[in-house]
Amino acid sequence: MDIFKDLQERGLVYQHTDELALRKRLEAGPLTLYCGFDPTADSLHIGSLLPILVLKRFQLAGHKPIALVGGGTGLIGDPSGKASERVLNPKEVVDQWAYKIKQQLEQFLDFETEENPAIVANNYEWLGSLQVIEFLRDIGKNFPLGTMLAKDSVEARMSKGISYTEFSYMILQSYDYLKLNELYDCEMQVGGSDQWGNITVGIDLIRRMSVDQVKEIHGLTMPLVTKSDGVKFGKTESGTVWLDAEKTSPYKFYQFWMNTDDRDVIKFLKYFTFIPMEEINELAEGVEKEPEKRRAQRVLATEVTKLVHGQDALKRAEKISGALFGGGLRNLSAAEIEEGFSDVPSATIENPEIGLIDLLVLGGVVSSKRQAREAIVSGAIYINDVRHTDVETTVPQLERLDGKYLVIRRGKKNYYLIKFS
Ligand code: 545
Repeated sequence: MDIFKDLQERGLVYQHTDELALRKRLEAGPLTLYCGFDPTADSLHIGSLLPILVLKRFQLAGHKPIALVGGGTGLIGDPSGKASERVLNPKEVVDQWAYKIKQQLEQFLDFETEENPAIVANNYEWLGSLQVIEFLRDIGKNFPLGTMLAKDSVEARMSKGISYTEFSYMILQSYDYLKLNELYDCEMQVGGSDQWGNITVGIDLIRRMSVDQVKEIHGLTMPLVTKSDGVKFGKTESGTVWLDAEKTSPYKFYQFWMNTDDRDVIKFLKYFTFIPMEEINELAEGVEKEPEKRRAQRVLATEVTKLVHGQDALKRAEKISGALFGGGLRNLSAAEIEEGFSDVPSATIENPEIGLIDLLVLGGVVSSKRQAREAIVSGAIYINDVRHTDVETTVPQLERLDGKYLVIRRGKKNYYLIKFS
């Protein structure tokens, strides 16, 4: 399998070091490559998924991936792509986040395979014990100031301000590459296009430090993921799409991919799934000829949800989606109702002996009894998918889901969840 060609066909190659040398090296046999992830939050988000899957693609092609957790660099802050200086997080916080991110990374790579097991490392191991004199003499000497100042990440910040701390970040990432080259014979670094500057200074450092200065070292970046509607990829109205199921439920995760624009869905299938190109091209025909079926979106949502959350969570997400969009709320368990309606306004009601009008007010569906009456009479109120137009209806008359929930819908898509304690 020609991994480089596969990446190119999928549109995953943005920049790279000398193509001929890189292709020759990949054909010659397995190499070790790495990508770094700084613990800037307690979870990875779907922005990190692309490089993780690129590591996995290389592993499937027989190469050896290293996922590097930035326990050290996370204490400094990469200025790449950042418009302003970061606030430093306390060491204990970064340590805890590093631990969580390590666990997430581990779920995507294969550590058991005999031939090319993955490695997870934390750069605090070597950065944490660096001595300042030694660092400035042995490493700093290899970084010409002109080169550093010319990097996009620094240049973009010169007028706005950048501290010596963030300015030094690229030296630490370069030192990682050097270390991984020494420790594991790592010969390639991959990352998003924002990482190109950091990757290339690292390559320069390894070349300068190697005795013969002819070491072949490679770098490859992936494009920034963009959406045709201009909205930043990975964000929804309710915020970032995280990989942690506690932060973004598998149902919401599934829906995020289901809502992909027709103009983006094929690109995302290429980026985020392992579906062969021929099949993706067939799905592309479907998008052209019968877009209303949303087959490509369903395949995308299914594949990515399975990859990130597993088969069981996928089944649950599909069931909740089916119930919410096709009517069938009655088949949902309490946990599924909570997952499906986790981000709609909800209220807990203690006394169920009330009328529908009071319920709408208490549940925050309307802001007055008069509005409640109007909404009911006009036919805008649905409870558990059944329209209620009688203002005399009382709560005890309504059938509760799983004994304790009412799902109220006002109009086409304003949902509210009522729980009875
Ligand atoms: C640290 C030490 C190294 C090599 C790389 C690094 C990290 C790198 C960086 N990368 C980004 C990142 O974001 C936070 C992750 C969420 C918890 O800052 N200096 O850590 C992103 N990266 C993945 C892709 C990226 C990049 O993890 O490279 O381009 C996003 O797609 O922004 O020795």
